[in-house]
Amino acid sequence: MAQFQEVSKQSSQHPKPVGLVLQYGTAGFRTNAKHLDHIMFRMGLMATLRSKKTKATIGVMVTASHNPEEDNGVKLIDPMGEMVTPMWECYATQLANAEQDDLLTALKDIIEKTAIDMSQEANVFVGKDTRSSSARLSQAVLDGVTSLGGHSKDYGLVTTPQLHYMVCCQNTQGKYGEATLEGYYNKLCQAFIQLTRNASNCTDDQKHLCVDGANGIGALKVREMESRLKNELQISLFNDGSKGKLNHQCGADFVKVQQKPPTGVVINPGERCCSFDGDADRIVYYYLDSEGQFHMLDGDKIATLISTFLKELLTQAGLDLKIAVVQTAYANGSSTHYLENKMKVIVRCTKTGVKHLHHAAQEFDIGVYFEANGHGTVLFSKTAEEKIQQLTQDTNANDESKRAALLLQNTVNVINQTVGDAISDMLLIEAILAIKGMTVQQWDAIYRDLPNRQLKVKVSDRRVIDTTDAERRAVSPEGLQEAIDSLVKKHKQARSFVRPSGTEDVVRVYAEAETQESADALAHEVSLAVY
Ligand code: 16G
Ligand code: ZN
Repeated sequence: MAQFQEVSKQSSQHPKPVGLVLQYGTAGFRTNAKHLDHIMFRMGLMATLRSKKTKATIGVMVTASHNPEEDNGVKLIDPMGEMVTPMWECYATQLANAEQDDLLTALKDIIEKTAIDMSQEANVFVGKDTRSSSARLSQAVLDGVTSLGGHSKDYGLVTTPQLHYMVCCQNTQGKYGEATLEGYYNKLCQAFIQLTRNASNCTDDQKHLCVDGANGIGALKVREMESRLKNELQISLFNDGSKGKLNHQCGADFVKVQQKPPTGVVINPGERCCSFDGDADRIVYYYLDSEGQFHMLDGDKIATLISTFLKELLTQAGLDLKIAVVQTAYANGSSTHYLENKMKVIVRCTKTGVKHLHHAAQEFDIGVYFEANGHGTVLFSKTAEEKIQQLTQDTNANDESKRAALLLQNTVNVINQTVGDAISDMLLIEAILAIKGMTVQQWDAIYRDLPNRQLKVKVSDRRVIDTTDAERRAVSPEGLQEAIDSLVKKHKQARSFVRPSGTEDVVRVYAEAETQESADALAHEVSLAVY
């Protein structure tokens, strides 16, 4: 068949190094950029097949998020902007690892297993981050698509969530928005302006925000968007990529894990700051108090702020919609306690990785999901969106419920429901703070985080560790959980767990306790038990 001849010919330009084996991990393939050329070409093939199968547009994003500049990666985006299904992750791994001579056999095998009609047309959207390797690697993706006769649209430099948004817009015939950057900025900024329009509690001082762009794509995109915010938000942008290296000593992951401010940002005491990660799908906030002490507002604090706001609006609107917060084992114990006992919202815990949280959040009318690392968003069910919409037009509704309904509707529009999005999350958080007239200190004071520590441990084979109960308990190796339990008992208000990383060859250890010393000691003790 002619189409396979072209694959054969083109793939020889993107040869697989013999014996190299890579896995489609939690967030796609990710490793040093020099090992990825063949992977990219093959993910172009994969996306084309997936598009034929789903009869919809599929996305391919070239990025390694918060990893160092030398790395790169790729992930596939399914029709509604969600992560590709586990079965297709498995096919992607098979295709990626077929030796050069076996590529066509592997490809035909997948076509057969998934019963793909090869005459179906295919459309693939491609995006990339600012890494120096991204241009070359995204070209390899495009080559893969073309060689199988698929059509591609190259969005060039975009954030990961922007590409998710484009895919969703395209496949919903514009119902979600227009599949252009223009469309994205207009939708989000208009909703933000509507939200803050009557924020009379907000002083000019409060309209200022420092943004650490991690020297990545998020910085470029904030620059593109800024003027549309009409001074309702004044952004001082740092780490915009003009000097520093991507993710180096900056960005959301650095700030969260190191628990300190990024370099390259001038922070005045009390000033509100946030950091994006390298592909702008994560955000964390922080500030320095008058003594220069660092305070972080991570994904848990963000989830609390957003869910409090939404719950209040639901009450004011008189809408009976079920709201829940989805977290992972990394969620600070204080946040879970506050959400369940003070706010009385349903809290669910899932395994690490966006797809798990996203899935769990879909079960509610309104599902707020955030990982402690700052990746998260809000999902509204179709029913929820319809009820909100109806109320905005209900002539019998009183002023208070109508105002609440309008705020809810603009929240739906400002949030990127396809995936966590630093820019969209930032706009929602800024709007909530403005509406409530709340300072970053007041937000921080909603509850006090338990001191915590994360460590990574190198072991010979991390797969010997198996977990259950949303990664909160280890079932193997034998005796490990008992050892953790007895170490935890020696500390007050303590909790600890271990899990194999899905993105690095390490085991991760998390510990929290009443004091920082205690959390540090517990993390250290548990990491020794892992050895
Ligand atoms: C990936 C995940 C992120 C998760 C992290 C955990 C996506 C899009 N990203 O970056 O959600 O927190 O992996 O990494 O799913 P780990 O398994 O190495 O701890
Ligand atoms: Zn990311």
